[in-house]
Amino acid sequence: MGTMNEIFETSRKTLEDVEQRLEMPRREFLQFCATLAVTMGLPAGAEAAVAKAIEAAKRPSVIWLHFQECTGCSESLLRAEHPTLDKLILDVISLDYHETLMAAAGHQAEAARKSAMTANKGKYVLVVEGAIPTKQNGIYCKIGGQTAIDMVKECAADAAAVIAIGSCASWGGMPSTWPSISGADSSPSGSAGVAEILGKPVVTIPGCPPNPYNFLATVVHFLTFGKLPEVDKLGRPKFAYSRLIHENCERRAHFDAGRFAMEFGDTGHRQGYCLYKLGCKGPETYANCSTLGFGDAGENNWPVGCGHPCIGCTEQGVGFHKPIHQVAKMLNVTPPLGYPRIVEEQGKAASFASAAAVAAVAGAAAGAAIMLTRNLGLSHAAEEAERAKDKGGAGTDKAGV
Ligand code: FSX
Ligand code: SF4
Ligand code: F3S
Repeated sequence: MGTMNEIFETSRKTLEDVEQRLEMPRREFLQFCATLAVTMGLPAGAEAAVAKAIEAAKRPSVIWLHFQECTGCSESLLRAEHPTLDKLILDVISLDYHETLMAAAGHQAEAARKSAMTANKGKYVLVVEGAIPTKQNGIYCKIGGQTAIDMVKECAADAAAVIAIGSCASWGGMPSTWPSISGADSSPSGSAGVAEILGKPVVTIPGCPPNPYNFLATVVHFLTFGKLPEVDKLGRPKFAYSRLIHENCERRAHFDAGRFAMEFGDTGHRQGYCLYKLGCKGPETYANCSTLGFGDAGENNWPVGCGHPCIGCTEQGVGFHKPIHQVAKMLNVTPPLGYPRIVEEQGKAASFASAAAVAAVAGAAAGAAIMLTRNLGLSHAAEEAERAKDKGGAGTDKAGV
């Protein structure tokens, strides 16, 4: 595996081709490959392999199905602004069938799908967006007269890989929720994810919508290594879904110190305090939103960064199932590695004093769980008192911050 410099020197001609093909300056292209390699958690030097794979002229055929959804997954992918991502995705893969993006319609579109399947038998990547209704033999979603159940089975049969993009395709998402007032125990259409329909595991990229880079990194992993990335038991790539949002949240220090926003717009909310008591589901949601951000919209531009509690959109049983105001279940109280130190020695070699500082950090870690329990145990009365102070203290709330 060569370094980025080697790639830059030895494949100048190829890079010039890529530059023209993707309409992207080569440095940006190489930076982009490095970003994807980091997103996938690959070791140093892997960006060169990624660049080589993307350079390759042969693009894999992708058949992209749409079922019960809002098309937000496709939208988020196309809206990403980082060097013409839409251009890149459309040039890196051969998108042979995508109902929203293709010019063809009706019989022409179905003919394009069939011919792509025949021409690339056993080699195409099947991407599924949207949930699949199962009640009454799936009659609630039909395309070209075929139910979503039949279509996904037909297309998956000869696919080299199946990727479920978005929470709908991963586990049912919003269409799988049910109106609690009706007392029903499943959604009106019995909506399910792709793995449930196919009866075998598929790679899932949950999120409503999912982060476009998690999808892109998965596709590029397939191009680079000829196989899909390592996944967890729910089919989620480990590089993106192995950590709780809460573990790396920028508001985590406030959580550990017991500083919470109590209602939208109050002093704590405006000061960027933790959103746990407003129903943030970060402590029970696995995703990389807190480290990756969302798309290319800029620093802090993800739900919690914008001041909204995470609703757990990636997590089955949390997103669209638990009420927004319900406090999250704590799955892990271990403080993150980036936990701020209490004593910080700077510019000195290791000394007795710095050893003491390390001990202080260890102490902080041990004490954090106790502090956490104590802070979580704040009585309702204390919360009310805090609210009253916020409301009554016009000087603090209105003029203070
Ligand atoms: Fe929408 Fe996709 Fe949500 Fe679902 O994203 S953003 S409803 S996950 O299938 O289009
Ligand atoms: Fe961040 Fe939410 Fe955890 Fe608070 S509860 S630290 S806002 S993820
Ligand atoms: Fe979804 Fe929560 Fe991330 S709402 S986008 S999982 S911060």
